[in-house]
Amino acid sequence: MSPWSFLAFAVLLLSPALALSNQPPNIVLIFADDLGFGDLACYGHPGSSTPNLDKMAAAGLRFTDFYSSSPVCSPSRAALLTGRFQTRSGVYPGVFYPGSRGGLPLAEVTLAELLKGRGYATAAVGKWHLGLGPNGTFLPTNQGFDHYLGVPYSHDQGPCQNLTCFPPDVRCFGSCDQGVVSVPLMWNQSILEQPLSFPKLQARYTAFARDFITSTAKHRLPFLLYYASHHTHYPQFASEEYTGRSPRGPFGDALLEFDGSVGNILQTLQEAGVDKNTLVFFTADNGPETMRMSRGGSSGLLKCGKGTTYEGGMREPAIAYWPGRIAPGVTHELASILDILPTVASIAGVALPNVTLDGYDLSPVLFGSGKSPRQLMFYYPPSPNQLLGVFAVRYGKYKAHFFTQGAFHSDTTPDADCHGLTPLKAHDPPLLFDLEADPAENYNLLQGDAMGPDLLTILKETRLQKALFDLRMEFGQSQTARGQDPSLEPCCNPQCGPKPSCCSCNKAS
Ligand code: CSN
Ligand code: MG
Repeated sequence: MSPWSFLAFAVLLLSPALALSNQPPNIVLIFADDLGFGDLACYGHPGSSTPNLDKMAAAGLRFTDFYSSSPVCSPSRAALLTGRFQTRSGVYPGVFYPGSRGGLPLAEVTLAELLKGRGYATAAVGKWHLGLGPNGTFLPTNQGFDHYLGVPYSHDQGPCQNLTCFPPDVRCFGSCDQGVVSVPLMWNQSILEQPLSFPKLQARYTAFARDFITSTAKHRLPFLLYYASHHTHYPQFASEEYTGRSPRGPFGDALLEFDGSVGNILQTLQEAGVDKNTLVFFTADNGPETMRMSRGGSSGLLKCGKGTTYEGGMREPAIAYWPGRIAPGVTHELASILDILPTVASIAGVALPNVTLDGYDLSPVLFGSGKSPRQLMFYYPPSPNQLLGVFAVRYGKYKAHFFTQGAFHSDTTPDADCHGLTPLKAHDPPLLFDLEADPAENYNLLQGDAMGPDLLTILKETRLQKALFDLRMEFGQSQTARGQDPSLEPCCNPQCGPKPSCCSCNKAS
């Protein structure tokens, strides 16, 4: 190619006309909250009804070994949007609160910011939980999203009002946070309704998603839709259409409503004529909150749930769906929420941000051309620190626990290892499990019989990998440790008093 024809070629590549005919794919990320490995019908739950997710699984690629980066919420979401462990971005320990001073630092490059560089339209709908801060500093519209409709944190981080369609039954079946503002519904930076009406929420989200998809498709813009549902986080809620419709009680109704919204999004993609050019990826932030008993989720055959570094805390259902591009099947390849940003960047043809990433491009797994580049997974507890480092390491099919600790989120099941009163324990040698033969982590390989040379190698390797990982990890300044300031809690009526009870408006019903 002569220099001139090369130049012409380069210009053509950059021209809008060619960009149109060679448009990068749309990305839809569907994120469930506190949904366990065993909660979907297509992951084996006998009492769940999830027809749309099951359809996605049957026509797409279903993962059996997919991990979140954390057993609680804010850190997982930070990892999803940055491709980096929460320890780097500072989204630890624990989660954000309505009055938190901190948030996902603006210096972090989010997936939305990355795709905006390639001309994508971007929208977030649902639970944010990466901070608000003074003047909404950390809201989605300051993190690369053109549009946002949702609740900026968990819906139990408020006094549980307007949950059911049949007043006056507003029972939470447990406690929600008192003494803070009621839960707001936000549109970009402003409050639409406070407290919001939960039975009407799903319909609003679905309409917002439909409008966004339809209008961007009409303008022939590539888009990123990040749909982070509140389902199936406690307290459970559902609209009239779904209440009482599942055989699994309030949890099942919430799950069914979530599944219905997934169906709605898939149908909208089809009607807008973009389904063949859209990657839909579904997963969840952390394991089930079993302390809510039958109103919490299920990790199926996995041990424990939310808040722990056992498999039930961090191994999640995940489905990649792209008709015509991703072949139907099940993969046992190792993958993580950390891999979504690098994978989407590769598919969209954008360069990776110039920062340390913890994820890998999963294209070979999605498109069936090879194995996962991920060979290791590291498990951080809800409150990581530099002294202990990661609690566990997955190395191929093996998992070594160097530390274990129970969590109140994982209370009430018969396994006391999961419970909140079970203290931090160091294990030397580590507890070692073969997750292929024993996904439930029942049988420590280092117990009983004398250790063979193979296990000695595994032991040495997992120790080495932990040491290297901990050594190289650079902890960012903790954002949750910046504390809370009640005056930062979102209030639809900012000058009112006395707070928080006066923060109540109903502008949008
Ligand atoms: S989470 O759930 O946001 O899905 O992780 O709603 O860890 O202290 C977790 N926590 C409130 C929550 C508090 C939540 C915590
Ligand atoms: Mg969660």
